[in-house]
Amino acid sequence: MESAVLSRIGLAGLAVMGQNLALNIAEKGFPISVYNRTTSKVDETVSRASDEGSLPVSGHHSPREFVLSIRRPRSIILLVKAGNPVDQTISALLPFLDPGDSIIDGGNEWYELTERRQREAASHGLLYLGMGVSGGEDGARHGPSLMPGGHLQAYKNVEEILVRAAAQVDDGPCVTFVGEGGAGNFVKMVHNGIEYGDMQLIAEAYDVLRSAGGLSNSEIAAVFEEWNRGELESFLVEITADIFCVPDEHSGGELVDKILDKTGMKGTGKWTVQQAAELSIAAPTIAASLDSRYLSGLKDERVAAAEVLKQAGMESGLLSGRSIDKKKLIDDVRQALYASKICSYAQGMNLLRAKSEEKGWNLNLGELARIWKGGCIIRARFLDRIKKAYERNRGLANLIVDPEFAREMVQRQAAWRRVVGLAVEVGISTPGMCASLAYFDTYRRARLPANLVQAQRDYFGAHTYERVDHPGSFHTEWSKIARKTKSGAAGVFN
Ligand code: NBP
Repeated sequence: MESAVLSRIGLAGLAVMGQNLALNIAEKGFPISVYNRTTSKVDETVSRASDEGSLPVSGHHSPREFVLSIRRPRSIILLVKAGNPVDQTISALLPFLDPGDSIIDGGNEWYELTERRQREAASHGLLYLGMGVSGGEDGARHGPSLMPGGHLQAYKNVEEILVRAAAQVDDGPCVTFVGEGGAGNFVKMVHNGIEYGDMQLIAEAYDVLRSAGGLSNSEIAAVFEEWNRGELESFLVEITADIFCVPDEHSGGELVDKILDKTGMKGTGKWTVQQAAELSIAAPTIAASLDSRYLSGLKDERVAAAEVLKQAGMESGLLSGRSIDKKKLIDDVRQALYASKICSYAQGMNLLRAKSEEKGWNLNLGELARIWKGGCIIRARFLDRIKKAYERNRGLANLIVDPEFAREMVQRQAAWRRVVGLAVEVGISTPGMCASLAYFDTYRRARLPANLVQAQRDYFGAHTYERVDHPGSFHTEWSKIARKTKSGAAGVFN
């Protein structure tokens, strides 16, 4: 029996993300039922709802009570740990759901698991969405970027809620129906891959400023604050400026210097790189950021390697004797960071397009750039420019060749090369910036040394090659001809 007291929507899984998203939805005026396996979190959420303005949140300790408290057709958001917990939560709710109800998994789920669950849900007459949610705790509470994909009707059933709960930017709420199947999860995965790239590039900028420029933490904070007022304006640059200002309460100085240099990860960056490889899409900046995390994890080995190489004669002061113009270095690093970032986004966008073509998702890259303008971790001023680039040309082969970005890359390349050159010379590893620059230099060259690689492949494996001057596929008996030629002609060094 339905009554006016039923909730408009339900949410199961009340850890950081679920609790905050539930309060956000309730604050936007949509009564919400909440449930969590460990029931103390239900009570905690209800108590927060009361403290934060008597928000319309009703807590339930049993799956049955929870499901029956929601208006039909029901929409239930899951925000539990990805993988088995999602299946277990669905199993707990399933006996009480009715045909036409929808499940919306908001976790960082592998897109194929979402597609499997969509098929299973359909066999029970249920609709299913896999919805990327980005923005961390604060985003979930005050406006995340939402990337729902799957069954369109499931989206329509909650569109008014998602539109109100999402971050709001100058050109609308940061939510759009991304596409069918696991498109929402896939887009969120690539968002995270791009996030890895951004974080790595920022860390490299910091390393060059600190290790080559000799900037102090307070100077670095001021640099990032300044950058955040220009073309690099973004959430990650903003929080980076803040990080360098936080003192260490235990032993003085800044906390950032006391943090162990080992980066953690949960897997979405790895999936992005794996997918890029599967789809033959070059994503070297994102791959370099993943590799850097792996290498950072080898702390003990790195400490030992530093010692072995010192004993072997490795100089520690490769910089000594060089005079660095700090002001110029700061300006060069800003440009190198910006240009590297464009290459990284180009890689992510091309991965999305390749997957969209494979799966028939019809992803709208400009619209994805728009919903990333607010709420999410990669939100940045320049996403508006990316959006416009794809609006100008929906079939744009690569961001680098959009006329505006092309001009910017060319303007920045001298500074970019100076930064990478300096880093290489003095031994500061900048894998992300180097990967981006190599990506740019490879993509922009009409002729690459791939002719030689083809010749080698044909030499040892008869893999054949194409010619630049005649159509068709060719094979050459390289070793026979080379032997004959060598025996018939004097070598140049003879
Ligand atoms: P966690 O990923 O830490 O998961 C904790 C939640 O999963 C709790 O509600 C927990 O219930 C529930 N859970 C687990 Br663990 N095993 C369960 C099981 N077998 N059956 C039922 N429930 C189970 O929470 P989170 O950090 O809020 O993230 C939720 C989702 O959102 C994840 O997929 C995450 O990757 C994604 N995400 C997180 C962030 C972020 O910043 N944290 C950002 C964007 C997306 P319990 O209380 O009973 O243990």
